[in-house]
Parts: sequence; C-alpha cells; structure tokens
Amino acid sequence: MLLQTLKNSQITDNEISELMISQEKVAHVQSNNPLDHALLVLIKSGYTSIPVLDKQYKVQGQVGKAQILDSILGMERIEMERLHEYFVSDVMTEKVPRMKKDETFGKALMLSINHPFVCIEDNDGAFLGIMTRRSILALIHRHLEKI
Ligand code: 4BW
Repeated sequence: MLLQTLKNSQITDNEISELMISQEKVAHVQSNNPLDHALLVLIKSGYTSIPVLDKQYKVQGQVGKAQILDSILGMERIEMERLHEYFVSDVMTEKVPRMKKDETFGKALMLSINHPFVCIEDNDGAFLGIMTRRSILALIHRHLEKI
C-alpha cells in the first residue's frame, strides 16, 4: 500500500533535492569535446557512463568508457593514438533516460530498472541533474523501513 502510494506520487521538492545529484556535481562532457578529453573525465570521475550536454546545458545523450574504447579498438590492440581523431559526437548514444522534475516516482523507478541513471530536466528541457539507481533504491528502503 505504501509502495503503491510511493509509485504514483510526484517526487516532492524535498525528495528531489535529496535524490538528485545536481547538475554542477554531475561529471559530463559536450558533444564537440575530443574523445581524449571525454576519456579523461570518465577515468578521473570513476564513472562508467556520463551525460553529454550541449552549450545550453540541454541533454544530448550519454557516453561511456566502453563506447570510447570500442571506437579505437584495432585488430591487435587499443590504438590510443587515434583518440584525438574523434569527437564525443562520433561515439555517443542519443538514447538516454530522461524525465521532468514533476513526474512520478514510479517513472524514475521504472527507468532505473534498465538504466543506472535518469536525467532530470525542467519544463524547458534544461538539465537539472541525475537521479541514480542508488538514490532511488535508498528512497524505497527508507519508505519500507517505516512499514
Ligand atoms: O566515484 C564513485 N563514488 C561513489 N561513492 N560510488 C561510486 C563511484 N563510482 C561508482 N560508484 C558506485 C555507485 O554505487 O558504482 C555504481 C555504478 O557506477 P557507474 O554508474 O557504473 O559508474 C554507482 O551507482 P549509482 O550511484 O547508482 O550511479 C549510477 C550511475 O550514475 C553511475 C554513473 O553512470 C552515473 N553517475 C553517478 N554519479 C554521477 C554519475 N555520472 C556523472 N556524475 C556523477 N556525479
């Protein structure tokens, strides 16, 4: 019953700020960044995959270490010297889960089944931050503990 309520409820402003990693703390790249820069950001941040934003801070997609390394995979070795020949736009995927800040928690939960993070946008499509699988599970756990 509590879970049903949670599923259909809008995420409150308080919960959004608790659940969401805000935009300034999210490691990201732009689609016109060279791939060597993107790989550096991914390695330094430690994340597998991060959002790709445009100059207006709108979400364009996501890029991960696997896609970058795959693009420079030669017949016998990873050809690191080719990294600077490509841009993020050459390897990124435009498929990225996204939702508006005022949509239901159920949508975030459903998206998180297949995606490790969900991009949160305002009504004009500006990127506000990400909601991670970890924060979604933590919220459910907190609600279950109240039962
Ligand atoms: O650097 C890390 N610090 C901490 N505290 N945990 C980490 C770190 N790197 C990975 N983790 C853990 C988290 O539990 O491994 C999980 C999988 O990481 P991922 O996917 O494969 O890099 C993490 O799970 P999560 O917190 O639920 O995050 C899910 C995914 O969201 C991450 C990554 O793709 C993205 N992400 C999380 N925080 C991010 C971020 N992307 C950019 N900037 C951030 N600050």
